[in-house]
Amino acid sequence: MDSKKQFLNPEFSPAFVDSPYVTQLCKITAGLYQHGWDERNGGNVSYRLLPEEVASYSGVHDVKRNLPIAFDASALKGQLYLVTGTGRYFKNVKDFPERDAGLVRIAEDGHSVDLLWGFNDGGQPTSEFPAHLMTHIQRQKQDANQRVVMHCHPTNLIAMSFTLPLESKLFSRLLWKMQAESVVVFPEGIGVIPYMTPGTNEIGQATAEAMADYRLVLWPQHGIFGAGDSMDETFGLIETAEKAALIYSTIQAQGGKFVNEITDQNLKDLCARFDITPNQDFIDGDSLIK
Ligand code: 2HA
Ligand code: ZN
Repeated sequence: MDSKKQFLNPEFSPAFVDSPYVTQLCKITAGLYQHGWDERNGGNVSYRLLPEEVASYSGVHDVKRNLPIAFDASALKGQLYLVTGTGRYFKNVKDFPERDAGLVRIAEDGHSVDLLWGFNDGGQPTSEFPAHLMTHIQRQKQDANQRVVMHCHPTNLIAMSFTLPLESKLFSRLLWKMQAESVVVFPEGIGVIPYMTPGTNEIGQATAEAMADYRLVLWPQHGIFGAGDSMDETFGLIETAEKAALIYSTIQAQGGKFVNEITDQNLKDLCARFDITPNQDFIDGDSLIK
């Protein structure tokens, strides 16, 4: 047997479940659960993999099932997505990855996906798959290295969406001003869409539209969507925004009166130091000190 054949022989190929991609998904879903951001079946993650990244693994070369999707994803035809399942609990993914996650390939016509691995008890991709795929389409236009979309329910960001006007500029500036990291990590700010019904194409479209300008989009009274080039980067975006929201909540618990603040000039100096261009529409505005 020549070496190429040997490589493709299942006897010599590692199982996909042991790949670093599945391991990363297990670690990130467990991490999101431990943060308290994905109670019960809350949250979902999709991770675009390249054909060459999965080619050498066994268990991913046959189509197990074909699953319809309710919008046109033909812009992504042929692309592979490792995605969490509808109704599945993030606390369990690490113990049952082959049941609670799946690897799908977007079919040629864009109206279905071929299941190549996982969902081995008959499961399907997350109910938020339309929002994920629409976000991947949008972010790939902005960034050829776009890989990950992550949705979760971070407590303090959700809480802020009950007490503040739903305006992208207001949320972006507040989160920027809660800690020095924020403007460096998300200089474009955070997009805020209106409250909409989860799991619909409509919320997917609104999210994807906002994703033209932002990598973080807040779903009021529900959660957040993040997009990025890697699991770490995407998790890091959400983690940084939620930490800023926790500081905001703590300030409110301390009475909510600002005596000191990170000024607009402080933000500009941070951006200059880290060679970053902040969203020019958001960088100037009201002081937090009244
Ligand atoms: O997957 O979080 O928005 C469960 C959800 C729906
Ligand atoms: Zn949700």
